[in-house]
Amino acid sequence: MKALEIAKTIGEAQKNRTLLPAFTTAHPELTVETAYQVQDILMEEALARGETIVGYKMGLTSRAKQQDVGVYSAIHGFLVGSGSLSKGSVVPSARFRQPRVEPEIAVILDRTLTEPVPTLSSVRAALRWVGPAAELLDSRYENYQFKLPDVIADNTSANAFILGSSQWIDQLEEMRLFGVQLKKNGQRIDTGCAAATFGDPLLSVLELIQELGKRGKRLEAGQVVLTGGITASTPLAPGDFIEILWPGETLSFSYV
Ligand code: OOG
Ligand code: MG
Repeated sequence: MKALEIAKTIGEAQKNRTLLPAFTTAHPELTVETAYQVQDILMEEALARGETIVGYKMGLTSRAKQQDVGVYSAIHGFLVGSGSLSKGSVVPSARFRQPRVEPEIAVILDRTLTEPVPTLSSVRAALRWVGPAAELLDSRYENYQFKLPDVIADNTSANAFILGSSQWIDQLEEMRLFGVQLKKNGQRIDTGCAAATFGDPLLSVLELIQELGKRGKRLEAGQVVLTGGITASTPLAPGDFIEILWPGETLSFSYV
């Protein structure tokens, strides 16, 4: 199956909010390379619709998330401007079909890293902001049943995200061991630790920069990076109230 054909199918499903069977069921030969080409086409289409690309996301960077969806490799996708929601706000269900939420750490760099082999210390030196975030996923595949190429082609289930307001730039060592609780309607759903994502969420930024570089792309100054879900995600239903508790900040929203 050609990238263009898959992109068209996914684009239509997004528009009509319909669900798809995983492409790999009928086309087991689908490769990761083709899947990233599908993403490129979806990105061009998003730009043509007037969207802006406000950043990138890493996915499946923690064991909890890999087990969540049964896919055991890190992936990346892009984030669109209309998906940037504000903290404390009400999240409207009209945007979603089968949403799930997960706690993450987000990063913004102050400059583009242009060295051929960026390092963790270059990422640290270039930080503008690092703090808490929530990612709101919405897979095109029924019940999030997919294999690696499928989820990449679907832009890694990306839909929306919320950034917190804490600034952890002066606590990078402590941050790795920051704990998080994910609560839904007052009940604790899951707990995790920042180190769940590659031992250090900044390593996820490094991996993203390397992966983008391989595809002739780069992370621009000011773009958001979601470093990957720390716990498994939890489904959202209208009426749900979500709280993500970090040291010093609770990121919350109502899903209506
Ligand atoms: C795939 C996207 C994974 C993460 O943070 O691990 C992801 C999915 O769970 O549908 O965003
Ligand atoms: Mg995520």
